Amino acid sequence: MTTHQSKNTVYLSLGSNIGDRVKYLSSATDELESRPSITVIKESKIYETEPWPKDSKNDLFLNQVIKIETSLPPKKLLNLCRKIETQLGRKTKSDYKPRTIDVDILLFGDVILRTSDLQIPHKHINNRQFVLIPLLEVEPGVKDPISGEKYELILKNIKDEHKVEAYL
Ligand code: PH2
Ligand code: MG
Ligand code: MG
Repeated sequence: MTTHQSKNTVYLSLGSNIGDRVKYLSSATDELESRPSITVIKESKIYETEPWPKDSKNDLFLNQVIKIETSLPPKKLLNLCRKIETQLGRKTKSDYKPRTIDVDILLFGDVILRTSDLQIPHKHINNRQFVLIPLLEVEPGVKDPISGEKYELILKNIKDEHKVEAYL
């Protein structure tokens, strides 16, 4: 018997602020692409971004958003992202400590999920230019599945003043 697995479109945010930051971003994408359950559809440019929030005293980040298609369910994709983070040398789980690579699920089809270890849409998506600018670059018409509002409009009204500059 053949089974048909449905595929979902997912947007991931990649971030790095130690070591060879460009290499960590591209290695994360390569690792994802190497899985039969994942196809990388599109990559944004790489942006250099001020640490958010400013008082977190981190070094500058490189950030990027990629669009993938996957047959994995959200929790399995989360586990894979964590595995890739560990494989690429990430030592700490903390959100505000330097890291070789952070791979976050931003949007997963129309899924809305609020569990202790996974929140979709990402809990800070509406507050961060370093996420919305590259997200809109890969998918200009994308909407918040909760409010139905276009992220384009959310970005226009955002209060975030942390610098985001095209890097590569
Ligand atoms: N990630 C965080 C916290 N702050 N700031 C920038 N500029 N880029 C990030 O990827 C980032 C952050 C938590 O994951
Ligand atoms: Mg993060
Ligand atoms: Mg993370």
